[in-house]
Amino acid sequence: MKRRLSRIGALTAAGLAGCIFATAAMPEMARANDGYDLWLAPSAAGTAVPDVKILSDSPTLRIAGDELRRDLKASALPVVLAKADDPALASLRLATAGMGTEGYLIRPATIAGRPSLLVTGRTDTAVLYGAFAVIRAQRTGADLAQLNVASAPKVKLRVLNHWDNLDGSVERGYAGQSLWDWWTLPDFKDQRYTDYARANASLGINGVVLNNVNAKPESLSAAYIAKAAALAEVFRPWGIKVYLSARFSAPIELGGLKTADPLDPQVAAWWQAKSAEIYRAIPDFGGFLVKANSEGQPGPRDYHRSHAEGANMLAAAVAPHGGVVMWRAFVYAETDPDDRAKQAYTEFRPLDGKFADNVLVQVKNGAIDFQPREPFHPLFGAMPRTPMMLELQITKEYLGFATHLAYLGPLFTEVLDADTRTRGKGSTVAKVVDGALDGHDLSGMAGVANIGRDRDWSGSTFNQANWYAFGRLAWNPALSADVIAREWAEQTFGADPRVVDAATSIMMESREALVDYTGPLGLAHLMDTGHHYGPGPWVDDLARPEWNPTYYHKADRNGIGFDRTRTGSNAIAQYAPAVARRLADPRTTPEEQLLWFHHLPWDWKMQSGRTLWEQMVSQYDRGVTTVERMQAQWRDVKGLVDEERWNKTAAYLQIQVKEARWWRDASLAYWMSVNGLSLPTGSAAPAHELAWYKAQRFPLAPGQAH
Ligand code: GCV
Repeated sequence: MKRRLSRIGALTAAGLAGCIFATAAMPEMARANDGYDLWLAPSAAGTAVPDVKILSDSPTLRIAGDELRRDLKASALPVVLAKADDPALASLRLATAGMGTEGYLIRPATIAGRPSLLVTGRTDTAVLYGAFAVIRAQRTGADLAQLNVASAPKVKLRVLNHWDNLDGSVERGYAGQSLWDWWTLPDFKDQRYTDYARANASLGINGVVLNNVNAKPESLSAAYIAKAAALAEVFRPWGIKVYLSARFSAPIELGGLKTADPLDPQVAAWWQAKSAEIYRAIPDFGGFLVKANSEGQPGPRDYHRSHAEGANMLAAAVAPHGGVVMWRAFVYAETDPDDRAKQAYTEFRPLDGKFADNVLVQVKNGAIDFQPREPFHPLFGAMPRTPMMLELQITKEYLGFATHLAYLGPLFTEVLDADTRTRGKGSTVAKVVDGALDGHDLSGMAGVANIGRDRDWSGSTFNQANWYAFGRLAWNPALSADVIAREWAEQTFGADPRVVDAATSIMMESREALVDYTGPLGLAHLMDTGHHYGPGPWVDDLARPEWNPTYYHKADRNGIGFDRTRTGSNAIAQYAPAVARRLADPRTTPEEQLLWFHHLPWDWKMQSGRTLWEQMVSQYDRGVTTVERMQAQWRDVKGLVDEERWNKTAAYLQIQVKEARWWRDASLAYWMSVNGLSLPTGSAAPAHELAWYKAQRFPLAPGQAH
């Protein structure tokens, strides 16, 4: 596995010296803090205004100047913000090659005879990103006088996908109602829209899909285009474009046509006219995101056309305006008897080379659906002639909603680092996604947003770190999860190393703990029906076979796991031969993915010397004890973090401890009912009978589909 970049490595091209952490808690820690300010709470600024000059005027540069004035220590070197082609910088002979349109350069320079810190880039947005990088550097202890940084995003489209419905609900959203108040838009532009854009810009996120992929046709009506245009206007100075999810059958529902067949000239004309209408209202509209022929959504397959034919028809409509189409590969059908994990590859792989130049195929990190752990999706590296956009889920649909603390940095980097071996060693998912492996200029990463109207935006303080980690990794997929966690904690809680160390340590073990108590060793999709919150490994009565947990674990008296080798579904054949060979044998399959690929007897000997059953139980136990340790670490920083955020986090950790036990107990009770085995000595019996766990109901859990 390649070495991940540390923050310093990532930030500095020419050396960033002097990372010194202050030892005292910052003063704002004492006051109440509802988390609204995210990682951007005003920090060092005193009454004296720092010296910040902007060499030309634009709304974006003014914002950049204001950000620095509000955050920088007055004692800092004077800061000059300028576009790289500004005549005042000509004598500096700046190295702008490789900067692209969004990269920035920060370095000491003498400008108009004054020693200054120069922040520059080829566009206003690049300078804004540079300004935020200065703020981040200051907040994480860098010596600004020494700052010498060149950084450009590796990925072109860094996009949040909001699964926000027009009625204000959010599918799989656990942070309150939608941020968009569709009812009062376009006339009322809530200050939150600006604050949201600011947070995104601080990370380099440059696109926002406003509405759910399970899209309503109305989102493309004139009234809603005007609402989207109002949001686009707020976001524009922050370098953010808006995109819309498009319902494939909109020509029928909105346009009154008889068909949505992508090869029908009237349908194509309808989309062209609709696109032109959108671009008149939103000249920098990003394009469409489409979920087609998946989970009941309409699509080109309804007319026996391929996904490429559907995507290309839409792509032609937005191409004259510079737009793109992000076409999702999250496609599976209950009518297809093949392993669900194989279906997207089977459908999309033959279409490589058939998509228009402005189409990206958006692929979830794994082949099922955002589980706490999935092997990387076999489509990565398998479609070299197509830009492959990675889709991650920031909202924690399968990871305990907002209440469980699970930092997703390690999940995100695990997939980015995975070596597809499709073009030899080092063909990582990151290189597929950033376009480097196959020379694509168009590249993208999407994160399903975890943002709502809750004061703290993401439902909990630590969930904010997942938004943060997504943004930082979309800018640079080589950053390490650990460094991002520390960087986020320093900015969120202040520089006290006791807090930063505790928060980082809690975060770094949290996702693995959740895997352990919900489904260790490659088990997946074990949650209860509909809400996807608690355990339901026993569920076997849903209409679609692949919606039942029993479909995934296939446990019986003799063994457990999904055989995806040649004796089973042979899904491993979708990977490059070097990967497939390793996965073909349970002894060379990474143990954390074992039951994803193999059906094994309960007494299978694990590397630890334990049987499979003993190992499973020990990992369920380990999951619970890790959460208890996370809780104790948080207790240790009581009084060092403001009361409001400390209390809420402590209460949520208490819920998590309780529910980790619930997951562990319910799962073990069920597995024992199947395998007839007893628990290894020292492992506590479940608190209730299996029937009790089966009887739990949560009809009003948040985030369920509308
Ligand atoms: C937006 C899963 C979720 C659905 C989601 C779907 C998707 O099935 O449970 O809520 O729908 O993924 O990604 O399209």
